[in-house]
Amino acid sequence: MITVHHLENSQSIRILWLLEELGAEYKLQHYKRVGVNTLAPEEYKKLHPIGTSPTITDGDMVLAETNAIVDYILDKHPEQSLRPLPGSEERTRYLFWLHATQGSLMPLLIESLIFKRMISKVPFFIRPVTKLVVGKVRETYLNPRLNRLFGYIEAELGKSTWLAGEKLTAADIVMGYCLEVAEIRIGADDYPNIKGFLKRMRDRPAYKAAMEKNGEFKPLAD
Ligand SMILES: N[C@@H](CCC(=O)N[C@@H](CS)C(=O)NCC(=O)O)C(=O)O
Repeated sequence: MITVHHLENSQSIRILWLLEELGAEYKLQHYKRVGVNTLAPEEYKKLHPIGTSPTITDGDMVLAETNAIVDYILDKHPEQSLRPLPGSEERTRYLFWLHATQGSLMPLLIESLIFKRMISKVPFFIRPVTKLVVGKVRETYLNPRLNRLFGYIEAELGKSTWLAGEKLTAADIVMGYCLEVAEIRIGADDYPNIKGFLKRMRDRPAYKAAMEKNGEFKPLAD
């Protein structure tokens, strides 16, 4: 049976949601973040060489990386419908969003958090210079990319209920956490379709079940 090694307030929440949508049985082991940098504890780092959450184990098998875990779990549930059929238009949209979420959006959200921390955590006497440099990088690189991506997500969610079409897919499950984080760090008021997505996600029984197992959920704001 799969064990989800679940770091609190992390991307791992999606794996719980996915397993709940599939009605799969799984074990859950909770880990708390530690230290001023709120990283994973040493025992978590020992699970897999890259030491990041999510990580799952299944017997002797240990796997990290969100999308690798998503594919591993979906391969074990060939009867599932969370991955549209190859050759369909939905499949192409699914592939794009599954990979754009982890490959493009998530790194930008992490950079955004690191930039925030760079300002709050540096010694006060170099804070003004840090603020200036970070502001420039945000303005020229980070914000244009984030705005472009959010604009595209908003437009796609104007075309269909979920990112790949009318049915929920694993791409929505992976995207869900990013939009929760974005809502806190950036705000979603300018994005009514994204707000609608978040509401539909939170109304799903499987999402609620995942949240219940998770306990208090507070994605890192800064
Ligand atoms: N590319 C990885 C990124 C995973 C990642 O950065 N996870 C964060 C949690 S949101 C983490 O493990 N942070 C704790 C740490 O680095 O110690 C994935 O898709 O799973």
